[in-house]
Amino acid sequence: MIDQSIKPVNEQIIELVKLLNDYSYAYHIKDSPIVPDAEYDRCYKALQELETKHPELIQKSSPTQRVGEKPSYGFVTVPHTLPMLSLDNAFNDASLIDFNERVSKLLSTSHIDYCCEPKLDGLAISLRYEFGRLVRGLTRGDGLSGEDITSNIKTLKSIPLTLRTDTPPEVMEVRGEIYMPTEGFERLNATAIEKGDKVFVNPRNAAAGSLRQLDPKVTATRPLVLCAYSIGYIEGGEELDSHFDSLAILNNWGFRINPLMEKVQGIEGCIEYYAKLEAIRNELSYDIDGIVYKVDSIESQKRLGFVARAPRWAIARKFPAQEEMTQIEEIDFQVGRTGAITPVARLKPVFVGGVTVSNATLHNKDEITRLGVKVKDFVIIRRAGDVIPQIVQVVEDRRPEDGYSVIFPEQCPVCSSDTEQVSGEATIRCTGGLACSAQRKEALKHFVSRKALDIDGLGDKLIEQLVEMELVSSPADIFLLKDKKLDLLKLERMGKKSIDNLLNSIEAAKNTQFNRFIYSLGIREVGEATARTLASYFKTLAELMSANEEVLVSVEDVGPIVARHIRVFFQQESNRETINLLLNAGLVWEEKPESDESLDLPLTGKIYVVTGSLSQMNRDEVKNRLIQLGAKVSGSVSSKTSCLIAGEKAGSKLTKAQSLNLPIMDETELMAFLSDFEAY
Ligand code: I6G
Repeated sequence: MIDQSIKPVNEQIIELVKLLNDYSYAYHIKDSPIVPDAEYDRCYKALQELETKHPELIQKSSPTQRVGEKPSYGFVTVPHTLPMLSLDNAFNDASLIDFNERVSKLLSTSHIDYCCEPKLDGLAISLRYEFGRLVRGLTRGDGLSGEDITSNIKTLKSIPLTLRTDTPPEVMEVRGEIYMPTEGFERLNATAIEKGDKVFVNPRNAAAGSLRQLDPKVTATRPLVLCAYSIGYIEGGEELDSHFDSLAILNNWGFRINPLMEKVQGIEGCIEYYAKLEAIRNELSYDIDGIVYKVDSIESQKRLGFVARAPRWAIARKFPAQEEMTQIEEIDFQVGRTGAITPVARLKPVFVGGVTVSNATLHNKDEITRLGVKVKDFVIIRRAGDVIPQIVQVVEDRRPEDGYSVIFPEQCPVCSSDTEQVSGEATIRCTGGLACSAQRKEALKHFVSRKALDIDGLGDKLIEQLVEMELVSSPADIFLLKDKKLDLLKLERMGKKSIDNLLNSIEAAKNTQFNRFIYSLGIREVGEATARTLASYFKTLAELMSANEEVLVSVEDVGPIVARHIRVFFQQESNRETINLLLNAGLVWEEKPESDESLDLPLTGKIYVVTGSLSQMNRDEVKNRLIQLGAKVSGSVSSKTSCLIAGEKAGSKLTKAQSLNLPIMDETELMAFLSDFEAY
C-alpha cells in the first residue's frame, strides 16, 4: 500500500476509492486479480478509518457504501423507462432455423451476424445510471414495472456504483441477469442445513430469495453476480452499430459480460455454437438453460422491431430442462455395503436433464423430514449434469388424498436384524454386518470392482447369484471358486468357457497393488484417494494394521473420523481373519522396502506439512515435489513434523508449529529450498 499520510485527507480518500475500485474491477469483472486479497483488505481498512474520522468526505462510489440501511417502505414498484421484454423460445433446431428464415426474409439478406451467449438461469434486472452514477435497480416484474431493489443490488461487487468512464451518457439503463454460481449455492445450502434453516431448491430460487431480502446486509452475504446482456435505454451517448461492440463497452465501463459470448455468421454458426455450449454445459460454474441469439447489427434490430412483448431480432434456444415434475409411486429401502439404509423413491418415469429418470435417492430419514415427502406425492426432480437425480421439492398443492407417510424400518428389510442410528449421524444402519446378505453382496461387489481388485467377468448379477447360492460369502471365498466348477455350471448363462475365463481373471487378480488392496477392504470413508495415500505412507500392511490413531491422523487427508474407522476396522477379529484368508489364498503385491533408490533421495525420512495459500506453486504441486524428493507429507502438525511450510493466511497449523518450536518455511524460503534440488 502506498504511504499517503502526507497528502490531504480528501485526496487520500479519492485515491483509495479509485484504487479499491480498480482492484475490484480486476477481480470481479476481469477475473484477473492484480493484488492479493490481503492488500485489498489493508486499503479497505485504511479507507474505512479515514471515512470514520471524516464522514463528510465519504464518496458515493466508495466500496464502503455498498451496504446501506433497510429501505423504509420495503420494495416500491417503479415503471421501467422502456418495457423489459421477454424472449421467444426455440426448443429445437427447426424452430431456430425458422427464426433465421424470418429474420433473413425481413432483412432481405441471408448474411446475418448473430451475437450468441449462454442464457443464465437467474433473474433479469435493469440498472439506471445518470451521469455515470448508479441511481436505481429494478427487477423485471411484469415487464412494464418492477420492484426497486437498489439497496440490495448495490451490495453486489459486480455492479459498478459509478461507470469507469470520464464521458458517461446522461442516462443509461443496463440490463442483465443476476445469478448465483453453483459453488456459492451449494455452500449457502450446506450452511442452511447445518443451522436447520430452509434450503433453496436451485440457484435461481436462491438468487431470487437473496435479492428479495428486506435487509441489504443479508443480501451482501450472498454470492450473487451480475452479468450484463444489453443496453436497454441510452440518452446523450454515442450511437453504436453492433450489439457485440456495445457489450465490449459495457465491459470497459465496469460490467461483467459473459466470456463465452461470440459473434457468429448465419444459422450454421448458431447451430455450431449451440453444440459447443451443450457439450460444456455441465462444466460451467453456473446454471444455464439455453443460448440467446441476437442479430448483431443495431440498425437491423431497429428494422426488425418487436412483436407482442418479444423482440423479432432475438431468440432463446432452450436446452432440455433440468427440472421436471413427476409422482412418487413407492419408497423402498436399500441396504448398502456398510449397512446404511437408504430410502429410494420409485418414480413415474420422467425425462429430465436428457435422460429418463425412474429412481431418486432420498438419502436418509432427515432428508425425508426436511422435504416433508409422502408416498404418492408429486415432486420436482432435478438432474443437473451427471449428478444423480435429486428430489428438490414436494408440490404441496398437488398432494393426493391417498398419499401416506414413510415409516423408516426398525428391522433391516433384507435380514431383519435391528436397525440403529448412531448419535450424531443421520444414517440408520442394519446391525447385521456380514450376516446380512445385502451387506455381503455389496461388500463383494466393492471388493471385485474396477478400482479395487478389478476382477473381470465378476459383475453385480453374478455376485448376487453366488451369494444367493451360498457359493461365496466372504472375499476369500472368491479364490476358492476354482474348486467349485460343477456348482458354477449351475449358474445362469455360465458355460465351460465363461467359467474358465472367470477363473483366469480371479487368478490374475491375485497379483495386485497395495493401494487397491486397502481400497478393496471397504473400510468406511476410505475411498480410492485415501487408499493411495495410506499405501504410500505405510511400507507394509502390518505397519498399517498396527498404526494407532495418532499415527493415522498424521497421514495427509486422514482426519480423526477416518483414522477411527481405520483403527476399528483392523481391530475387529473378523476383519483380521478375512485378511489372513486372502493372504493365504495367494493375494500379493509388491511391498516397498526402503529401496536403495528412495534412501538416496534428499528428503527421505523427513515429514512436511503444507498450509496456507501459496502463489507460485499450488499446494498439491508442492506436496508432489516433496514426495518426489523422498519426503512424507502429513496433514497435521505433531512433534514428528520436520518442517511446516506456511503460505499466506496459515492458521492453526502455524500456531501449533510455533508452540512446538518446529522449523517453519514461508513461500520465498520454500522456493529457494526447492531450487537446491533441481537436479532430482
Ligand atoms: O431474459 C433474457 C436473458 C438473456 C433476455 C436477454 C438475454 O440476453 C442474453 N436478452 C433480451 C433482449 C431479453 N431478455 C429481452
